[in-house]
Amino acid sequence: MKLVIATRNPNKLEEIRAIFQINSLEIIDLRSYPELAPTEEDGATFEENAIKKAREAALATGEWVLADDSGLAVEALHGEPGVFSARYAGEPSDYRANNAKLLDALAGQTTRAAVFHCVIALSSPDGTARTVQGICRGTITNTPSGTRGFGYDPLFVPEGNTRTFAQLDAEHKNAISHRAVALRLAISEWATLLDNTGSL
Ligand code: ITT
Repeated sequence: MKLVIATRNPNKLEEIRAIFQINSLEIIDLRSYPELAPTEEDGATFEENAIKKAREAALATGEWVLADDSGLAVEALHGEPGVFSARYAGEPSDYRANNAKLLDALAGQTTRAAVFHCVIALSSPDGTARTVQGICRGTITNTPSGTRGFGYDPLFVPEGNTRTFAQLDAEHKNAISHRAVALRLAISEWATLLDNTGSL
């Protein structure tokens, strides 16, 4: 059966494709549906936004859809940027500006704990959605380091590491990231459902 990955973020798409491997699935993405309008991400939580993205795309395409809503919650900023992670420094989304704003907001702060969150939503073609979640704990550096990955990766040192996500290779990030945790749970909870759906 087909599964549409509903993200317009090419880095996320690459990570999801690398981790979410179920042999029976033909994975396609939104490039197959250029007419589809972006979902307005106005939910108060990662879960609301993930469900909205998955459900809207499922109803529009008539296919099973997987969507990701994710972001960074910084302890000293009371959970900011949170659901506003993509547009923390305004729209359109600009990773460099977001990172600069985050470093400014944390200037002089010694408490630098942060948590990456990821909610993965799966919607059936009729819009029925279910979710799984993953987190990755870490700290925010004082200066950006590394060129790999995307978003806040140059600032985020995952727990148990001395280098940022942007300094680690893709295999290492994909073994420990919030997205990896959520997607591995998605495989364990939904593989049978997705394998059997062709005959439902
Ligand atoms: P889609 O909605 O099209 O999937 P998006 O980038 O707008 O793409 P979100 O609304 O979920 O996705 O925002 C996620 C933001 O959180 C993303 O733009 C980054 O700024 C940040 N983020 C999420 N996961 C990340 C990761 O693994 N590494 C670095 N930053 C990440």
